[in-house]
Amino acid sequence: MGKEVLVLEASADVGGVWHHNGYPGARCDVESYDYSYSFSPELEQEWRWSERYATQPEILRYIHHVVERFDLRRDIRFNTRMRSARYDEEQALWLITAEDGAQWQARYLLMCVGQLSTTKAPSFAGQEKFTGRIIHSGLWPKEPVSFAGKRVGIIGTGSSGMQMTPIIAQQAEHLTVFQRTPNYSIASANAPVSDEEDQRVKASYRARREQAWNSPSGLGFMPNKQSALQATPQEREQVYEAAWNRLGFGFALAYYDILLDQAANDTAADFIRRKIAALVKDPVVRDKLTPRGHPFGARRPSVDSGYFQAFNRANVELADVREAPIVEFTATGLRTQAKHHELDMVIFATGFDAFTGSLLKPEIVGRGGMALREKWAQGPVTQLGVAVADFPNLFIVVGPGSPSLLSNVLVSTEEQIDWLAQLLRHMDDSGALEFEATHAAERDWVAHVNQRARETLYLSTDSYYNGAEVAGKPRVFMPYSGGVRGYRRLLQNCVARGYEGFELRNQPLGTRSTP
Ligand code: NA7
Repeated sequence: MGKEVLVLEASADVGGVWHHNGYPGARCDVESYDYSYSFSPELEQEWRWSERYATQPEILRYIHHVVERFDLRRDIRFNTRMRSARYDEEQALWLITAEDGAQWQARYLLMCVGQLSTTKAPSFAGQEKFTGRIIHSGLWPKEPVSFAGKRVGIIGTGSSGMQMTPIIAQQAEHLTVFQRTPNYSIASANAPVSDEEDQRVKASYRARREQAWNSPSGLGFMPNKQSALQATPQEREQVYEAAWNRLGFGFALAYYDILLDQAANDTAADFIRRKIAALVKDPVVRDKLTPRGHPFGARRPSVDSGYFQAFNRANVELADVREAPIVEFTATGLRTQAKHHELDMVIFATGFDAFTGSLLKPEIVGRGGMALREKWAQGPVTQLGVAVADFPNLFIVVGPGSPSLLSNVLVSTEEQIDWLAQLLRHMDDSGALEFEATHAAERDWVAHVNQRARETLYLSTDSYYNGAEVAGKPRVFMPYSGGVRGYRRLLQNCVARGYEGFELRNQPLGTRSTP
């Protein structure tokens, strides 16, 4: 488009979450061919995925390949964290200041800071006394970490904790998993990608993309049109078994109402509980590992490779910290209300300040001195998930108010970027300098996001979808649950109606009041 672009990247290299989450077992639980860019047919054809679900190193290699292939590195300034961005209302320019004091002016500011990029670590009493090592899964060291001969503790059993557990169990002398909430997980049907499969996908990649774009979550799975409650128990068993052995997340669409209706959900949750029961030998451990009390899928489930089986090993112990909470760190380990665990290393797989953590870290100040932190004090407010009233020409990519973490983020990212590119072209053509959401439109959008969420089971439990992962965070549902196809239609309708819900101005609003 002939635009001058500068990317500020806080890290030393590209990759985002795939740069930082280098813990053992880290892997994408979206299929590789779908968790990839679709904008270049040449890129699609030349890249060869080795596994159905790619590991973190392979995804990072892919990202590096994309950066080199399209010569993107020259536009990226690494080790540069944005400290603030202030909108100059008269010039319609953002003044951006980095932590190192460097400054730039920009017409447009795109926030592509990720949803799971601000790590969240608990602080336990006595933590400073611990003589062993503490590592956060989301800030994994770049040099290899050896577990040989070590007594390792993992706190947290979300996707990160579940992925690393079987690998560390094989390498460490002893592993203790500190679990607060048992998580649902689908067995990963991972497999190497054969040459035949690779050729088959590449011969009809467009059709595969079309299917992903038109599926609710961008993963390519179409929901079974039947209700779980209309099937007989035998039919259900067959459908769930087939989904379990192949679909990963697609399991959630084995019937259309699994994420919509509690009774339907119960049938899926029961199936998973029976699977867990068959995998774990010790009845006490089995019972503790069994998720109950929240619907399957209402919190982010995992797709695992041998998580539950790891607890059959003699060197793996489960510490239920809901029953016996962690009291303190000691010099040599962690003390819970039940016992002292001797540990050489503790891994915090404790997650992130999701959706808003990284957007609210820098000081972003829009029109009239309005700070984004102030504007979002009661939770994020956007029009269509892409822009915020009082913050002209600021765009949020895959953030709150968009399908984001309820979707294949590669699909969502391209969907929004294409829309933004179209908008910028339109602004160039029409001479517009300022683009801003209206207050009325963002009120309506937030209401719509909530309305769609009320049609689902997502509101029935605490999760990072609704801000429950951080104490004191506003409890509002953040992602858009209406699906990537529905969302794309709304973006397109907005354009068709002349950017409904936004104002486009050829003269910046700030100059009009100037005498
Ligand atoms: P998650 O899914 O947010 O999981 C964090 C886990 O850490 C979860 O089991 C939490 O238990 C647990 N946790 C957090 N704080 C504590 C304390 N203080 N004590 C004990 N346990 C704690 O993060 P992940 O990194 O696993 O996954 C993030 C996403 O990456 C994932 O959803 C995919 O999108 C990929 P809780 O459930 O809060 O009781």
